Amino acid sequence: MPAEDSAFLRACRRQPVPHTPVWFMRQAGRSLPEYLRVREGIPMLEACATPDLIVEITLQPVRRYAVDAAIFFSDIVVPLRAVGIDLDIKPGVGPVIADPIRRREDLARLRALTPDDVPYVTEAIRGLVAELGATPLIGFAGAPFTLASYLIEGGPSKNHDRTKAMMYAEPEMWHALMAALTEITIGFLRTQVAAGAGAVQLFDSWVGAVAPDDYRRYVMPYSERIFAEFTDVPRIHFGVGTGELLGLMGEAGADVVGVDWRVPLDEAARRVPAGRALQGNLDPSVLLAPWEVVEERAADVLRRGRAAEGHIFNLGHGVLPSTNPDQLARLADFVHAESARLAVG
Ligand code: 1CP
Repeated sequence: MPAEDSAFLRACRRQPVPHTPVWFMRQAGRSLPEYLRVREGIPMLEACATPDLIVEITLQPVRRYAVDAAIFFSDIVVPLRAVGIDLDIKPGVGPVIADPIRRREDLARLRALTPDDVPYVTEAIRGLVAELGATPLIGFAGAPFTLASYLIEGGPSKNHDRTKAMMYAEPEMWHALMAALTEITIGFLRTQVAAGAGAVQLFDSWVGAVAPDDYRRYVMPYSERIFAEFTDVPRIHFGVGTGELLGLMGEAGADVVGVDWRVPLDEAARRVPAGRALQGNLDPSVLLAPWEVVEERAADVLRRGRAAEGHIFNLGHGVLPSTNPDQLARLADFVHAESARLAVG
């Protein structure tokens, strides 16, 4: 069975599926002992530029869990580094930018990205697609707002104050920055799709910080441009705390809208335009509770997900590092069995 007929890609296209497909954001990473082992002594950005390691780390969760998709191991700041931005991913912190972008002349440091800037991405994805067979590979990128936040703030931020200040106080510079980041994101995703990624997810993780009218004016045109470039593969759009933005994020052109744990999926289905599938949305903290709690909450997500035109089971955000992998293994099996049972019943 080719990946095209997989439950994951069928659900993205809102076609009938034998069971609800499932994968987990951050399914590779620090919750897996085999990940910690292969990463020992190797900085994150170096791992992201080493094809053999990318392939190995991407496959680790696929070996362990009955997930319906793999996600390319990389990070949203990899394309920024590839066009020459001086940055690092610090353990326990996240991306840190050496010299943040705050003045007009700083924009000269950004340029478009071509596949030649990231040969290790092409090599890793070709290898992965060959190894994965019928399991589809999701490519991904950070959306311009979320990338802009790291570049302007200089690192992780709680309120994104400087970012929003630029948006309101210097709209011209804001739009120029967003346009430059849009080109980089398109280049990074195009490289992945050209090498064989079967779907793309655009992470606008921190866009929940803006109100709907501001989203429409300062963010949405750029997400629209990105999605318009990828009509050849299913497009997933995800952010955290985006309950009030779900409709607009669906309008921006995604086939699948990712939902965090704050909005139940039956309510989310009412908020997105017709013709969109949903992805989500078990609270990742639930996995720290005993299995009986996980089972009850996961069954609720599946029931509510039936209100959507298509449902891909996921967490409402990434796997927490302290998660026991055995819980995730059991959850993937439960999603398959319970969704097949619901469909029959
Ligand atoms: O040394 C390490 O292990 C560093 C931890 C780590 C890992 C495993 C980081 C630093 N990034 C990653 C990989 C990663 N990043 C993946 C892997 C694929 C998978 O899901 O299995 C993905 C999809 C990302 C994307 C990413 N990076 C996002 C969007 C997704 C999300 O979680 O919202 C964001 C916001 C980042 C930035 C980032 N990189 C790393 C951290 C700790 C962070 C977040 C920092 C912050 O709170 O702002």
